[in-house]
Amino acid sequence: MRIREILATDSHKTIEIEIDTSKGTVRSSVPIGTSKGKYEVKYLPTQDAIFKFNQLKRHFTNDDFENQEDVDSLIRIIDKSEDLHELGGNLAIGISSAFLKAFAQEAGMEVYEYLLAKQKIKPVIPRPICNIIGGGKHAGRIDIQEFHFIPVHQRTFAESVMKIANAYRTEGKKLKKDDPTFTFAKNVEAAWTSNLTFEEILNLMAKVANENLLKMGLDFAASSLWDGNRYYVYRYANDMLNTHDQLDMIKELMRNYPVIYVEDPFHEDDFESFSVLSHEVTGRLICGDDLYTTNIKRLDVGKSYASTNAAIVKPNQVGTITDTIKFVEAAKHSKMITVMSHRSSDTEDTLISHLAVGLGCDYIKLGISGDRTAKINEMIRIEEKILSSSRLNLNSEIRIRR
Ligand code: 2PG
Ligand code: MG
Repeated sequence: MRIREILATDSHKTIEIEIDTSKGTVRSSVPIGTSKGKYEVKYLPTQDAIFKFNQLKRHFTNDDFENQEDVDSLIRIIDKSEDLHELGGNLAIGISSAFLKAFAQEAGMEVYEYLLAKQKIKPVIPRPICNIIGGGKHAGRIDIQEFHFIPVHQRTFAESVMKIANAYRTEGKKLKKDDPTFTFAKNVEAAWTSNLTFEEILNLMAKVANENLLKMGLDFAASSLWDGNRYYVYRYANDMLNTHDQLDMIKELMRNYPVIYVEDPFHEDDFESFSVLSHEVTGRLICGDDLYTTNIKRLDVGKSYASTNAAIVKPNQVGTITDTIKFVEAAKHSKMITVMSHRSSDTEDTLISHLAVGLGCDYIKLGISGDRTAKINEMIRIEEKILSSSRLNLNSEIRIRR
């Protein structure tokens, strides 16, 4: 077992862990968030994580672990803090996910197959939610962090992403026409960056969505807009909205645009406003990301308020695979839609593609271009394998709970 410092897709340093198994070597690298939720596990600087790893390595190499829970309970014994600040959330998820890959390799299976067998669930291919235009903390001069395209009816994942990729390229050409400053520049998630206004972008996106039979999603990442007191500050639009105005604005854009998915429309402590929105709109997905941070306790609070009908799943927000699995199970148990997601600063690691299928998530959120194609292409390969073994249960209807 070894660790090394490598580069993440936005050139930040990150770590990867390698484990030798009786059948070969597995490798797992750790993504990093830019607009992180305050309830995520805490990362250590990479050199500190490497130092910690070398100190503790013997616990992970001496032990004969039977399963993932053994590994993850050792992580939680070594660091009893909820936010894993002693071991480092990055080191924790690096070790935990490397072991998942090692168990799968020892069993002679791909990671998604191993998880499906463990979970005793049938394969369902998730639908993509792809980031097309980006702003907020991810760059650009738009306050909203992500503008997505989402397929409504999915025959195959491959067909959906080809359609979205086409729409993404069309969107680029339209931006070139409408925004004289546009240079086909991309942000950290390889989404287009633009100097058009929020409304201009919504109009452009809606047109392309309608032409391509796609729907739209938005990630407000509203904790990044919140002033910590009363207002959502829209810096580029030169506007400030209180919670009530924020709610009205979101409801209005849902009336005017084909937006079926809204992520983090309010800041991460406002379970109540999420709930008001969820009750006032029908047939849309209201999703919690920073709200939950893949933390089952926060999910329970969300459930008690009926805050959302969807939840983002990011293993590195919670630090272990076992906790990630528990979160997905709990969300599904409450009939919530689950959305496995990349991070803005990611790596070539394709683990989330395997987790999305292996844990039976409804959607997978990722970019459609640049380095993001590693995960998309892995999904295409997984789907092909599943289709050829003809055990596919096509996820053809949007499942929305009211
Ligand atoms: C998000 C993510 C991924 P980050 O907010 O959903 O798109 O961004 O990794 O910066 O938290
Ligand atoms: Mg988000």
